[in-house]
Amino acid sequence: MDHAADTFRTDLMTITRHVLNEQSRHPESRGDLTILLSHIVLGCKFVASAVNKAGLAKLTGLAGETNVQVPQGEEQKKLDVLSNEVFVNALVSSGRTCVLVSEEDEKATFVDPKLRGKYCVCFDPLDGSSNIDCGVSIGTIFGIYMIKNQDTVTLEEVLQPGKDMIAAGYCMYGSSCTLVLSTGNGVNGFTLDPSLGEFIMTHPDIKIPPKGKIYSVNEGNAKNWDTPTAKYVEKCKYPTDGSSPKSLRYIGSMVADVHRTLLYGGIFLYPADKKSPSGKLRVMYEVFPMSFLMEEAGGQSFTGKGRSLDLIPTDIHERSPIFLGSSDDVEEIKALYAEEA
Ligand code: AHM
Ligand code: MG
Repeated sequence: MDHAADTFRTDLMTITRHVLNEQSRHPESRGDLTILLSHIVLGCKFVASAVNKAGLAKLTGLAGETNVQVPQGEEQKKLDVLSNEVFVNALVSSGRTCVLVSEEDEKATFVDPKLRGKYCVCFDPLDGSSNIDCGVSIGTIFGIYMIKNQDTVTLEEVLQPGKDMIAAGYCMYGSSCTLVLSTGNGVNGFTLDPSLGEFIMTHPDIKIPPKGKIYSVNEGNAKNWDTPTAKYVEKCKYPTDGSSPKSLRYIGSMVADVHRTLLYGGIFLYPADKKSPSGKLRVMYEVFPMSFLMEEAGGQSFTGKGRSLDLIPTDIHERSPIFLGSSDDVEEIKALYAEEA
């Protein structure tokens, strides 16, 4: 009897092994995406480790007035600024990117021609900033596009519709560190095993339930909502078809709210309101990657006007309303917007 195998899984599907397997489905591939993804994975591990130490580093700072984790004379970097630096360095050094769009940088970064590759990566290095200081889950979100000619790439070429993405994912820094990825062939989830320093496949082929029992929205904005959103949330609480009311869950970190929606089903909404007519969430590095994952998992994503992935952004930091989740639940909000039109 194999005692080792009783206690340990010995044949692990690491994220690298999975991406290499995916690559072998494309005989023409030269492994560029595999290399790029391994640099993104490195960035996620680095940020996971920084997030875990953040509370401790801050406490040490408060106790001794200076932070012993930071070399003398240097100020402690905020976690979101640090995370941005980590990802910019990881992506540039992969040699596979030509343009980077980050929520932290006002302008797109055009990579030094000597280090250019064919991909554009749009990312939010640390989303959910209001949750950083209280230790609640936060995350990194990314979407990847292919650029036709890396040497002559312009900003216009970066403003592609979400449906043209070739891969997207997020990493959630929570009670465990989970990376969810799609390269356009379904969605898989990997959990970081801290003792191995490897992401191991724990959620193969994620499919969102067709209908859910949870709605997720910042109800504090209700007084400014438009009629379809207000009607929809009213229906969640007071259903008229004999079904049970839905439960409300709202963390305020898109990664965590979308992760729960993907696994348990239901709907996540960040609608437009009178104060923010385009909603809050950013098209290129929040709405698009999450919509890509949602569709790959069998769900839907809607902007209030149409399919989210059909949007063509005109600015790298553009915002859009978003309603995403279980297909039947998103159908209901689509019907309410159709009534209004
Ligand atoms: P951030 O980029 O400043 O962190 O804002 C994005 C976050 C999302 O993670 C989350 O879905 C949303 O903002 C929550 O906003 P609100 O606090 O208005 O409910
Ligand atoms: Mg953000």
